[in-house]
Formats: sequence, C-alpha cells, structure tokens
Amino acid sequence: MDTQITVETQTSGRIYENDDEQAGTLRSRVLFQAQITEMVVVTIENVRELYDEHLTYNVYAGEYDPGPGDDYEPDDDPAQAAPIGIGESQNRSFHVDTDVDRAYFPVKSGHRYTVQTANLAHGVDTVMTVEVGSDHYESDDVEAGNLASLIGLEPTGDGTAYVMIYNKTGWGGDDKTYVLRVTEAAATPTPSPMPRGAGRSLRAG
Ligand SMILES: [Ca+2]
Ligand SMILES: [Ca+2]
Ligand SMILES: [Ca+2]
Repeated sequence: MDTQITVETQTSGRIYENDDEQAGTLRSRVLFQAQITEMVVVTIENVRELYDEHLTYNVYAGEYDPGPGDDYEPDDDPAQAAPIGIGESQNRSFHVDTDVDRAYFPVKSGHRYTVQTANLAHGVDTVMTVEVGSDHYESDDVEAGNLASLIGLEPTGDGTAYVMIYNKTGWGGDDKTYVLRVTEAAATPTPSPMPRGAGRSLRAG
C-alpha cells in the first residue's frame, strides 16, 4: 500500500497532491489553506496499483495550525517589514498560501545594491518588487529556467529600499523556503592614468 492523496477545491479549482509525506514513508499528507468557503473532493489512490480487500488504510481530515512561519513574521503589512542588513542572508518561508514577505534596508546615493532570492525549495517561485523613493523595480525570474528573483539598483538619493516578495505558485507551507539576500556591489574603481611602458616593465621584473 502506497497512498497518494489528491484534494481538489470545487469552486476555485485548486489541486493539491501528495504521494509520500516525506522520504522513507509511504503515507500521504496534504496541507492546504481554504481561501473561500467551498467544498473539496478528496481522492485517495494506491500508486502501486494493487487492489485487495486486505489492503486497508486510515484517512484523517482535520484543521491544523500553520504556525507562526519564519523568524521575520508577521511582516505581511508594509508597516511590519523587517530590516535586513547589507550582506545579510535571511532564511524565510511562505508558511501559508497567502504569505507576503517584506524587508527594508537603507540606501546611499550612488551605491549599487543587489536584492535577490536564492535556494528556492520545490514549489517556490518568487516574485519580488523593490520601491526606493518614486522608483519601482520588479523581478520574477532571474532568467529562463531560474525561478529566483534578482533586482539591481543604484539609488539617485539617500533613502530606504522596501522589498516585497510573494510565491507565484500560491503554495504555502513551512517547507516552502528560500533565502533573501542584499549585497552592495564593490564601488566602481576610478580609472587612473598608467605610465607608458608600465606593463612591459612589470613583465620584465
Ligand atoms: Ca514568510
Ligand atoms: Ca510574511
Ligand atoms: Ca520567479
């Protein structure tokens, strides 16, 4: 017996599936959050395609507490945004379907910053926006096939950058993890004139 559970919401048309609850077990578990009041249809199959009256199992349906989420929750409201330091990596998650994550950091005029998501768990596809003053940046995928998000910015004035991230797949759970990182690019070196012949003398030395 190796169960697979499929839950299909009848009005919003969402489908949640699970084969094995975790590696090493054949049990199945689907956790989902209702967005509206509606019926769900639950289908349980034996993926081994064996059928016998002795192949029995138990099924349980109940409510669960999704828990508080990552260390930066609650941060869904703009006023609850958590500070992130330059060079800091924060381990975050989309613990519920509707989770929105927010962060902010101070910026200096003329400096270059990169904000990115990384180490996306299965079922995570980040979409990120950054607001600095009246400037708005948005990133879905770094490139084709890479679902992480990346925004580079060079503010024209000192201020605060406000970051917002959500999961495009709409899946929630403590295992829907990712890393949020802010880095400052090294300052562009000021070109200085080189004495004629310097390259040759270096090689000779
Ligand atoms: Ca979160
Ligand atoms: Ca959040
Ligand atoms: Ca993405």
